[in-house]
Amino acid sequence: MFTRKDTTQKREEGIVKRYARNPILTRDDIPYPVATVHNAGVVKHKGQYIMLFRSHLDNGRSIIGRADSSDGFKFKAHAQPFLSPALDGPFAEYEQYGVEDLRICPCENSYLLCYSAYSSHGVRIALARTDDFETVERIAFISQADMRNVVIFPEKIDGRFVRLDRPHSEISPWSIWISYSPDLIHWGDSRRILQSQTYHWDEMKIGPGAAPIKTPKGWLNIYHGVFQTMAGAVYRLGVALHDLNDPAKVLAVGDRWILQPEDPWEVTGYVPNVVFSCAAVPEDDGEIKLYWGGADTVMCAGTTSVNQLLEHCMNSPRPAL
Ligand code: BMA
Repeated sequence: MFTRKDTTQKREEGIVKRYARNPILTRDDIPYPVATVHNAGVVKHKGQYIMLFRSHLDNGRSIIGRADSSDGFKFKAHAQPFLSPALDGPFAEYEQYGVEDLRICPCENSYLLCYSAYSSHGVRIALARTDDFETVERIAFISQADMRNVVIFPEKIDGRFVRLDRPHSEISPWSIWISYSPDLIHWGDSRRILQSQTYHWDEMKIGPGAAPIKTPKGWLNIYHGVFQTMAGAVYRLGVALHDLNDPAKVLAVGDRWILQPEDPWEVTGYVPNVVFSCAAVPEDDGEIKLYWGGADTVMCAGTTSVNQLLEHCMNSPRPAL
């Protein structure tokens, strides 16, 4: 078992510097009963950091809670959940088993919320929208089953909304695809653009993580990759760079992971050996605050920078496909 001192020493070396007081949010910080706090979307809204985190209830199904912070690290949870499965209307049938892994995608002066909706029909992606995080409007299901991990680019490209997504497949390793939409509701022109590599840390499957970050050199895509071991799957994070004008074109993919489970609360928990990100917040000075769930149990944070991630992609790339 690592001691806190051991992991602090490792921290200085990595491309992602872990926040010294991780985990930043756990179930003990939540004013209503939950079993876990993990896989949160985070955004900076009017100078405040808003986190929409997933929690397992003690029936094993998930809801989304909200916590706020002025510095991006010390969060205070709201008294009530932010989003629970719809009980009536067209969403209820497809959210019956829970709502999970919400991404907050800033887009055209609003926030698009993409989350996994679970039901007896499988898992599909629901899209909701908020301007102020006070009221939320469910808009549509934007995929059929089986799809998870959708992130929408912050601006239209060539007149269309663009997203990265991750269909399930029994035939090929689960890969990252791109899809386009004129109106956020109808999506198509889908293509597979990034796949896992055989006998590589992301060999089993990959999927979009944080909403893409715009840089002068291209879009940064922080994704998760999974490797199957004799002791179960290990979830790590990697980064790819997509062309600014044609994000279907992957310019470079870092060969090495940028974060792997190391801290005790990442190595053990509800699902051991998991770091899973749904959020990265770019700051004006080029810093990126990165957020991840540890072992599907707690929320963690760290920092990296646009320059470090760009160098990581470009200095030792591996093939995209
Ligand atoms: C994935 C999703 C994530 C989870 C991860 C590790 O398939 O269910 O929500 O963090 O597995 O359990």
